[in-house]
This record gives sequence, structure tokens and C-alpha cells, in this order.
Amino acid sequence: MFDKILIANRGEIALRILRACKELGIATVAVHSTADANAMHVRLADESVCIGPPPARDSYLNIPQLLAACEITGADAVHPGYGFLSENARFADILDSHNIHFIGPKAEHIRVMGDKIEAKRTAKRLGIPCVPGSEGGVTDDDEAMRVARDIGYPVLVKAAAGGGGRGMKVARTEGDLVHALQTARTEAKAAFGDDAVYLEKYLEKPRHIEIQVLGDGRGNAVHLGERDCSLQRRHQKVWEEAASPALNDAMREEIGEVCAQAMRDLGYLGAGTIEFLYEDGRFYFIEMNTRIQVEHPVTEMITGIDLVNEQIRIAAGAPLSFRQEDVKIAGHAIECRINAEHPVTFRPSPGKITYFHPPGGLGVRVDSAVYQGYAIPPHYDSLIGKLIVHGRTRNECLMRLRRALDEFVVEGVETTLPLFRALVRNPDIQNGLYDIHWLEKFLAGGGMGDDAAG
Ligand code: MV4
Repeated sequence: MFDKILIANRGEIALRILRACKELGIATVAVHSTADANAMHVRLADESVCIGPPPARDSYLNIPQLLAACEITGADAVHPGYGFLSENARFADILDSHNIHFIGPKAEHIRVMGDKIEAKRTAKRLGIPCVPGSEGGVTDDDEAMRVARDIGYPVLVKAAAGGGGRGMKVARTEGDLVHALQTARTEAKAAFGDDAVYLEKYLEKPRHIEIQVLGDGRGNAVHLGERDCSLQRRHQKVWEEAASPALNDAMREEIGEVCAQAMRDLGYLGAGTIEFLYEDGRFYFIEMNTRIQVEHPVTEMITGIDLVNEQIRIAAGAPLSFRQEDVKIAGHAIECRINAEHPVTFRPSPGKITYFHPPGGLGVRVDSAVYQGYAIPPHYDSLIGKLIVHGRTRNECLMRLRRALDEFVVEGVETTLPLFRALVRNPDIQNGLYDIHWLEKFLAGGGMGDDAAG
């Protein structure tokens, strides 16, 4: 096992990783920018190193500084959390060349999944169902038109280097397609330095359902069920839940086993998420994430499995601590991402938290790195914390969530708490009747009512 882990992240995920390390008896190193000198992850770690000025590219993304911090402290492994360097294959390679363990998948798998065309090719080869579309990238317009005619309009042009919704264009007619290809290529080149694009059938009203997997890198892999992340705004997840209101046990087992078998065949190591669009009873692979995700607690709450603990143990060469047949899904969990943003305009609201009272009680978990008197810096994402609630049934979970949201008090900054108080009382949400467009329509249609006045 590792002796000392450097946590190359900040905020609530840095705390989440610290907690897992402490429970494994592993010493911890926090790194921080000058803007984060008073951050909770710095206070709770055994040691800390300042790695640069506030902009992430100069601190949390600064590889030479992170290597120096490992060298100074003698850390033998790095946990990247999510965002920042978590899906940077070069970082994994560089750490390896310095004999420092990267707590994450093999660099080759990070690289393959980072290229959306390669990811889809790999998924298809492994027997994972994919959205109908071009075999690999499309280079000329005639070829694109042939593919589009074949799969039928509407089609979606996606950037190979994209992901998370960046660089996508819908084409509803042949005329649209030529234009969509042109703009998608230009935008992809400007944004990612890679103008490769591919074509997919555009699904009109899918849900976003993702499967959590864990592999030991030696052909053992399991799935931990799904998370429904359909409630998003501008490709930012807002509310995540497990189980998906759209699936039954048989469907879960079927898609889960396809994913677990694919990860066995790939020799996948670590935690991963296989993202699908789900429409009319069918799953369509879109992307794979090779990191721990923000919404991982939802899976932890329904399985009782500590995903970060597993990540650390697997990276140190240990086998998985359980088998597929040991995984039992119990009850329902919902996560709300509470941001320091205006609940209607979503304008970021950094600043000092003058009062902070998180909810508690049975089935309530708050993953947060803020405290009363803490000043949220303007340089990073606006996540204040995640409220995760568990119940024996979805209805119990909703009632408990309503109670927990009403208990939660944050003063000094604007928060998205009022949005969640409206969502938990909404009939569509209560009935689980939503797709990936539901939240944007709710917000555009004045779903927040009088709160729109501010
Ligand atoms: C799609 C799609 C419809 N059809 N692909 C957006 C983010 C990226 N991960 C994939 N995305 C989509 N891909 C096909 N073939 C619709 C979306 C999409 C979306 C997906 C998940 C959650 C929210 C979304 C919001 C808009 C579009």
C-alpha cells in the first residue's frame, strides 16, 4: 500500500480523498494555490505545499510544480480527483517516469477514451451498443451526406476532441449538414487544435444514464449500477439519482453486465463511467469518463461501496475487495449540486459565507469543503457542496430531500438551494418523468416563478 498520497485537487473532492486516505492509514499531502491558503483541504491534510498563483494553469494544472511537491514531501502516489489533471494521459505518463503512482486508469485507456472517435470504436469492438453514425471520423462532405442519408436525419456533428457537449451541431436537412460540418470543424480546430469530427443519429428526447465500473487491471471488473444524470443545464449536471426512474432490475443487470464484461476484456484499471443516452428502451454509448466523478456518492449510498477507497487500493495493485455477486443495490439516492450562483440567472456569486448550517439526520450526507467565515474565491468552479440523500424508496428519498433542503442555510452568497426546493416539489420530478431537455425548458418557462424577480 502507499505510504503518502498527494492530492492534486481542491474543494470537496480533495476532502473526500483525504477521508479515504485517513481510513486506510495513509499520510496525506495537500497542494494549494495562493487563493486557497485558508481552504479546508489544506487544514485537514498532514502536510501542504503551495504550488502557485490562483489561475489553475499556474497551480492545479502545473505539472512541474506538482512533481516538485511530490519530491519535497516524498509522496509515492497522486490522486487527481475530477477535473484538472484527472484525464491527462501525459500527466499519468510523467508520474510513471518518476516512479510515482497515478491513482487512476492506465494512460493508454485515458488516451483512447479522450478521443471520442477512438472511444466509440473501442466501445463498439467491446460489444457496447453505440449511437448509429459514421465509422470513425468524416473527412469529406459527400461521405458525410452518404452516412446521414443512411442513418436518417436529424444527425449530430460531434468533435473528436470534444466531450461534455462542446463542439456539437445538429443538422435536420442536407442543407444544414454542409454548414454544420464547416462550423463544427472550424470551432473544433479553434477550441481543441483538432478539427476531426464524426456523425451520429440525433436522439431527440433521451435520458442521460451512466454506468459505474471498477476494474483491477487484470481482467476482473464489476459494475455498480447506473446514475440518471438527465437534469442538466448547459451540460452541467444539477441533480443526479440512482436508481434511474426509467430502468428496472432486468435492464440494469443487462447493460451493467455488458459494461463489466467490456472492462474485463479491456483490462481496465480503476474507476470509470460509461455514459449512455437512453431512449425508447435502448442504450446508446456516447463517451467514457476515466475518473472519479462528482456524482459518485449517489452510487456509494445505494451500494455501500467506498469508491475512492477502491481506487486507491486498486492503484496499489490490490484486487477488488468484492465480486459482482456481492454488489447489492439498496434503496434510492439523490444528489443536489449546491452552487454559489444566483438560482435563476446562474451568475456566479463568490464571496464570504457569513452563516453555514448544513442539514443532518438519517440518510443525509453533505460533501462540502466550505465553513462559516470562508471566502469562496472567484477563480474556480462555484460548487459549495453536494447534498446527497438516501431513502429505502424513491418516495422516502424525495421526502427526506425536501426536509434536508429546508434545513440547509447558507448566507452571504447566493446559492442554487431555491432551485432544488422547487425541483423536489415538481410533479414531473416526483414522477421521474424527465429527459435531458426537461430542466432547460423548466427554467425557460419560468418554473422558478416569483423567484425570477431575484
Ligand atoms: C447526443 C445527443 C443526442 N443525440 N448525441 C451532450 C454532451 C455529450 N456528452 C453528448 N451530448 C449529447 N449527445 C446524440 N447522438 C444529445 C446530447 C445532449 C445531452 C446529453 C446528455 C445530457 C444533456 C444533454 C444536453 C444536450 C444535448
